[in-house]
Amino acid sequence: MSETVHVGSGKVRELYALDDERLLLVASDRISVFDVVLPTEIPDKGRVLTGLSGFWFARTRGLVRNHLLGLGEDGRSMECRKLEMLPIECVVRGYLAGSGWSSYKKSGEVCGVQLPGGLRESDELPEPIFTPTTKATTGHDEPLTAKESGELVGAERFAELERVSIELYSYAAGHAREQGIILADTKFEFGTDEEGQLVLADEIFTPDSSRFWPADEYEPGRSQASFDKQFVRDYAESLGWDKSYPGPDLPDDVVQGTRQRYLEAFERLTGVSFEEYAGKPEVVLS
Ligand code: Q0Z
Repeated sequence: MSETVHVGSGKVRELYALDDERLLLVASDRISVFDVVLPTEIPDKGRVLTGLSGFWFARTRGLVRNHLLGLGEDGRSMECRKLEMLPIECVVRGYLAGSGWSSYKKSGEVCGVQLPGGLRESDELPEPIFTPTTKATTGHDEPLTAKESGELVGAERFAELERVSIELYSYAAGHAREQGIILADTKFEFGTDEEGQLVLADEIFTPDSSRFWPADEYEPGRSQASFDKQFVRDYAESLGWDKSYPGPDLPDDVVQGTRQRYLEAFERLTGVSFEEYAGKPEVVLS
């Protein structure tokens, strides 16, 4: 006898326990913009995000162990090893955007990392930087200095997280750039297994855990259009929505345009047609 027990909800994902050692991570078709989940779903978004995570987990196995055990037949779920999760979010930035840009404008630094002067919004950094944050249970993640992070996970583990996170980002950003997608920044979650070994968990290099920018529209000195969510943001702002709950319903042209953007990101990055993935999710793992 076995039962799947719901153990957690994210804004757009659900987590279930399969048994004592295994979890099922299910990506829904829900979409959030300006931190609000919208009432309208984007068909196939969950399958696109799960397929992308699977693709990257398979391709980064040589850099670090990961929690992926297999993809569900439905293409939207991942069977994972259950880990002891580490209490920091591992953020890597290759470009100056979002809270990194805000912090740089105020102080010239991001998470205690001093940057050269004269950088513009969305500029590429001289090298990728590691800017970990707290894992807030409510509200927003807060930046951590290296010292604070070391106090949370230990100095040795911190150094390993920084090295592995930068290696992962550099590999994926290089691959994405060859397909015309700039991976501006990304967030990882890690855990440890029963032997205390570091294991990469959660989702990786999806448009929900990373900023994807279309390279052919890249222009530093301004904020960049999001590869996946720009139609939704533009539509929501055109309504004069104040970005508080509840968000607006989306018209069908915005839904279909956004769905096409997710499929395009999936196909460019994996080199696999979404139709083929839908019929046989394991194709992204080889
Ligand atoms: C991931 C999350 C989601 C809600 C816990 N391999 C793992 N072992 C232990 N814990 C986790 C994982 Cl991935 C774990 N989350 C994030 C995901 C819904 C929360 F789909 N929380």
